[in-house]
Amino acid sequence: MSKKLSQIEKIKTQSDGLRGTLIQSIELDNHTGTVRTDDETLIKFHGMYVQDNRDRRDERALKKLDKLYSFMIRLRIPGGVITATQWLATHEISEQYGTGTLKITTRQTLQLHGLLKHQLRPTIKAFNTAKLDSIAACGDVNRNVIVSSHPQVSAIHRQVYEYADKISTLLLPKTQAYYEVFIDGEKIYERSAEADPLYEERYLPRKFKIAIAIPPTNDVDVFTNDVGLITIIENNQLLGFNIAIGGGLATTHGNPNTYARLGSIIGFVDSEEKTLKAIYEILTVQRDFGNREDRKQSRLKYTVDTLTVQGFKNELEKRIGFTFDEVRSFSFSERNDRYGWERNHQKNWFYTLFVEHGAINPEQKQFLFEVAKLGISNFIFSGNQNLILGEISSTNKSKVESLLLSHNIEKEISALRKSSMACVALPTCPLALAEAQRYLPELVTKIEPLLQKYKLEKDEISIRMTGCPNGCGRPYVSELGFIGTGPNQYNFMLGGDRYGERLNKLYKEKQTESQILEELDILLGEFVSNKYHDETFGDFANRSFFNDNKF
Ligand code: SRM
Ligand code: SF4
Repeated sequence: MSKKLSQIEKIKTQSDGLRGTLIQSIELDNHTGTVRTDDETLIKFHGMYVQDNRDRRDERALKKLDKLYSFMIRLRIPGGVITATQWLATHEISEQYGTGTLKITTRQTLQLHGLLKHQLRPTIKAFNTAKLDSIAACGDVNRNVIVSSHPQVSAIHRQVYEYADKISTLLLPKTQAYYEVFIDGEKIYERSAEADPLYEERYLPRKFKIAIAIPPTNDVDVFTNDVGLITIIENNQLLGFNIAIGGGLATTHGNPNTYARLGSIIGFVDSEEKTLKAIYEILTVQRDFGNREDRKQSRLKYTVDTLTVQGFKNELEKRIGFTFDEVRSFSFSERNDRYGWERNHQKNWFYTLFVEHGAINPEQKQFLFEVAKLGISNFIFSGNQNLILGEISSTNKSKVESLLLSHNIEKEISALRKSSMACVALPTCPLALAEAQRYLPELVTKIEPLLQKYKLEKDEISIRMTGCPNGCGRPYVSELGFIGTGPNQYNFMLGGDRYGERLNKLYKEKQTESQILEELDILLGEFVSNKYHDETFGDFANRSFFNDNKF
């Protein structure tokens, strides 16, 4: 039976190397703030999304006005590290072209929201001058490669961090359309010089994500990625990586064929050459075997389950020409960022700033601007949506300290809040069913008294919320997960572990705030009365509700 390719497959193959009619959409279509329908798909491959302010939809509809279109730009920053000069440029670009907001994402990069169509080119050009780009930050290609975000605590960490850059470069699409459309503004590249043996004309069936974890830290949630590398270090030597395949989180309400899945470890590789070869060929297997008919079934996780883990591994080993070594042992014992000051092996200082859900507030933005002007640190984004000022010498530390003080940056923040994560959701995300980033801070404030009541205020229980089941804030790997089902309603998930190694499960459907707080009062009470010594809330909930071994 012949299968029908999804519409997006046609758009990709007929796009002339992801160009489509983007130049015309930008230059000629002055009657609309958006781009042509097929170009909406193509522009994603260049790191941009068409959005509209959902808070203003009703008001505009009443006035019979078109949606208030704008664009979100997501940068590609492998490993999440930029220089002070790049921060200054980003700050200025956000003021000049965007709405002024800067958002740190769950994949160690930055998003700017609210750019108008005519501002796209000047913005991309300005980023280009700062040696930053948004190529492949979205679309059916490999996305921003993430790595544990305290890379400089040993020399090995720097070595590992460099892999993020190498992998990102290896997997970049060959088309020069990004430069042509957004920088040069005319067709100047020969298609024949853009042959792309990896992506061909069809690209991948779906988005693709890679993370590198450096145990004992799993701040990247390595098992939630299509490919996860777990760094193996012994006696201060980088031995190689365990490779996990087929992680991914999104589900669709009411579609039982969709599910969250943690990556399966298939083996160990001991050299850079083997690591890069293995990753590259995992993408070619996905390219050739992934589902191109139903986009709800097209992530690598479904390809792995269709072929079986062993079947996928066999195909992969055929392509790479070597067999994987036996998996090396490792363990994770932390996932949160290390807030405040920390020193690395070279005695340089790092300062981790808590940025609630990655939304840098105006005071923090001004503080960071002042730090960047000093040119004494780099800027590192963490997979937990926080920001680290890195590589500060002992002589310069006091300069940052006085700015922290004068901008009143350091606040008392509860352990729960520091362990919280939320996706963007409303008002910009078109897929949001409920609030997340704008609401979780308020919910945490209402949960904090309950934690005090049970003397749990120092407990770093992970709490994550998303506005829909796509899972952008990785709520499926939290101890308390809230997944939007509709306005002011969330599926309440329980039983995940603290370090991202066990998925949580649905505990109660469609809960309102008062139901959530009532449930939590009971659950936290049960937890303090019945937990085993040192048992975390997630482990307790899993044992209580989802294991045969109930208390
Ligand atoms: Fe995501 C789509 C925001 C990390 C799974 N995600 C979106 C879009 C672009 C909505 C859209 O398609 O129009 C959201 C834009 C909102 C906005 O207004 O900015 C969006 N995702 C985000 C970010 C910004 C959330 C955040 O608050 O930090 C994260 C950006 C990461 C980055 O820098 O690249 C973000 N998204 C994730 C993650 C977590 C991760 O990768 O570690 C996931 C779950 C892991 C996974 O991929 O399985 C995730 N986003 C999705 C999905 C579901 C994919 C699927 O397998 O079906 C969508 C929808 C889609 O692709 O169709 C989506
Ligand atoms: Fe939007 Fe859903 Fe992702 Fe949140 S989880 S940003 S609501 S797509």
